[in-house]
Amino acid sequence: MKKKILAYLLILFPIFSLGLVKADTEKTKYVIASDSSFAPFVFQDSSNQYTGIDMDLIKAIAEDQGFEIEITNPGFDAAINAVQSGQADGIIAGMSVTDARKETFDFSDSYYTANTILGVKESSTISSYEDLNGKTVGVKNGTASQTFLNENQSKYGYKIKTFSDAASMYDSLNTGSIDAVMDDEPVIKYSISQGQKLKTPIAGTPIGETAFAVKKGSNPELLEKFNKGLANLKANGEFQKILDKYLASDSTTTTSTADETTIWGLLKNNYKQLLNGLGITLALALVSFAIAIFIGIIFGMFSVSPYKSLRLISEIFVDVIRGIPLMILAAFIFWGIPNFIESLTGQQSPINDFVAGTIALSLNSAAYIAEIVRGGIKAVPVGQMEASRSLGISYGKTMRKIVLPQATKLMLPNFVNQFVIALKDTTIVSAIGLVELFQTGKIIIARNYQSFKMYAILAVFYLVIITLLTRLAKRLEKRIQ
Ligand code: ASN
Repeated sequence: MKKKILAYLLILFPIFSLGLVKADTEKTKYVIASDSSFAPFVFQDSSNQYTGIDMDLIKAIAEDQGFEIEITNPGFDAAINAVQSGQADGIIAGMSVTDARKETFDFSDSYYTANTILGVKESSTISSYEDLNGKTVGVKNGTASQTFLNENQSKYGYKIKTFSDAASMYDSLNTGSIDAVMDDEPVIKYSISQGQKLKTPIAGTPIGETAFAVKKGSNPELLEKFNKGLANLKANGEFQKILDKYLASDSTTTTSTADETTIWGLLKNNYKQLLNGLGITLALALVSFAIAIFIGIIFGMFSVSPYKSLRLISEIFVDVIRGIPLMILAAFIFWGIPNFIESLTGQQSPINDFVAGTIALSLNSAAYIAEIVRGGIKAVPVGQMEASRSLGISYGKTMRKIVLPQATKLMLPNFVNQFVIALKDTTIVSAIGLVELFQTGKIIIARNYQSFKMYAILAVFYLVIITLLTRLAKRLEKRIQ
């Protein structure tokens, strides 16, 4: 009997493990990363849904080939990073096929051909590359346009300013802090057709074909499905329909919404999105602060411990975390570590952006809280500890009954302060593509260019929420005191 069971297991195991391997290599759901604003390829429509040639195309291909997709729109640079670190399986973002990119990406068949082109304000006198001497040209980080600018910088003598998203780039052009932008021709031409007061004085330069991409060597079946689906859509006319929907001169799809020129209009159209962003911001701040208090108190206690080794551990923790900018810490956790694990194990191990953001914020606040705890305990005169110990009371008991109650009162205002800082720091974490309140605002601006009003709305949101929370914390503080 036992032998029989063993034989079954021996036969079933390879079949079972084959099944596992298959499940691992051939997913049924893929995460696709894209730009946050790159009309007509990808942009938000009036109901805040992502739309555009790329969005329609990938959805149509997924349907044609029978796989599910989840789309994220963190911006071009972040989307590239997401694919490289295994956070996403593929990228579709009007992405140009370049030789340099072929080293790290596998590309699908092309579905468009684009030039890069210079855009200037309508009133600008720039009419050739030579006119750019001494001027500043804006470009999105990680793009083919950036490569073009880098390669020609010494020839024409311009300065380059890189941006993480289109909204801030076009805003800077509008407000005059840069003199020109370099972006894909269909994108600039589309924004002009939507009423942007820009012009393109110089003919575009080819930067290559536009295609879908996966990380080199991974998800080959996704690439194959994309190519098959694209061929089918081209054959049945669907692809042309998608192009016409966004590019034909009588196209009705627009990026601008009815009334987004007033504060009231902006709030009315976007309040759901803003409240969502606010929810994420609050969740980030509260969850990370709760974890930070826990870790911070532990390291704070370590720092006043009679044991040298504990004091050393605490010192190293505080020095390391305080010495690394929060944005780098978040990028390291979100992109760096999964990339490193993959290089070791060959397995993609993406981490969720909210989790990565929470870890970064928790560690950051914990380092400062550890210092607050140390300061609070140190502020209680040493004589009290000595007197208590000489009476034969243990270190732990003296800490708990005599030192900590006094220290806590001293620490409380600093805790409130640290919480406000943590809440504001959530905006920094948006760099990894997390759509909290600030990122939500930037996405809205990318659609309507109302930066003055939108940033004012964001500022008021933060002001109100921080004032309310500090009032509440002050009350709690009084009660404890
Ligand atoms: N065409 C750009 C590039 O490939 C893509 C983008 O900006 N979304 O670099």
